[in-house]
Amino acid sequence: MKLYSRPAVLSIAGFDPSAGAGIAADIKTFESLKTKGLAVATCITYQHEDQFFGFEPLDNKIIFNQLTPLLQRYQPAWVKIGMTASFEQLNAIVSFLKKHNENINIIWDPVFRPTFGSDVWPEIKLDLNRLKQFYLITPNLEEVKLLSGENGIDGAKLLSQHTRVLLKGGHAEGENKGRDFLVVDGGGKVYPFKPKKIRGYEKHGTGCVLSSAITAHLARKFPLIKAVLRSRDYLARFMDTTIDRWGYHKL
Ligand code: PXL
Repeated sequence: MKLYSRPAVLSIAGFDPSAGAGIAADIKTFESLKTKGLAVATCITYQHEDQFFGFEPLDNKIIFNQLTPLLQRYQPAWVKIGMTASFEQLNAIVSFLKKHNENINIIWDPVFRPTFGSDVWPEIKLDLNRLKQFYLITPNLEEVKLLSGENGIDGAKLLSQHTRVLLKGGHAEGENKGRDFLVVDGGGKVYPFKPKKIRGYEKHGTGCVLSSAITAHLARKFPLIKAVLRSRDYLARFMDTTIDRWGYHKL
């Protein structure tokens, strides 16, 4: 029997019925990282680990109706937002969360295009000032370019004038493949993280697992750099569990 209560951690993202990405993956990650995992769906996707067939966004009202009981009952201090149908929906969710708790910490893992899929967002028109609403954002190279108009570290530095940025190098080519960079203090500090040696196979949902692992570690009060280090270790172990695209979370 547990004599202590785990911190509640909430994911607001898409539902992937094959459970490799989205809120199902986030809940597995939260549970195995010793937090109380909660999840709200922003859309229903149709997919498995090899193919993305499409998705159906949910109305904001349905998202808010899911959120209200959780925010009232558990008051999560750390929340991760993944796939949303549009920037307007992302903003509406952020405003709703902040209305409940102005000090809530939000990690935004931008998803503009699922791994194999069509575009999710019709267009990206981001007021960079809105990034101040987030504690951390975790874009990959393509997302940094779409958000900032600049490539790689330069783009991450630009975004870091508004929030902390973890630039994920998973899709980079050459020596920077798998190298991540944490960019903070308006670009004044850049912490590189070495690529991991992975014996397993590329997995579906790695971005979701990494950002939810970071959220769980932050909720457990690890400092940011430690949270990133431990989460990258967690992701590497997840990726090493199989030789196909379906990873396991060891409980
Ligand atoms: O890995 C990006 C991603 C995020 N969220 C959901 C997804 C995917 C990729 O397929 O389905 C719900």
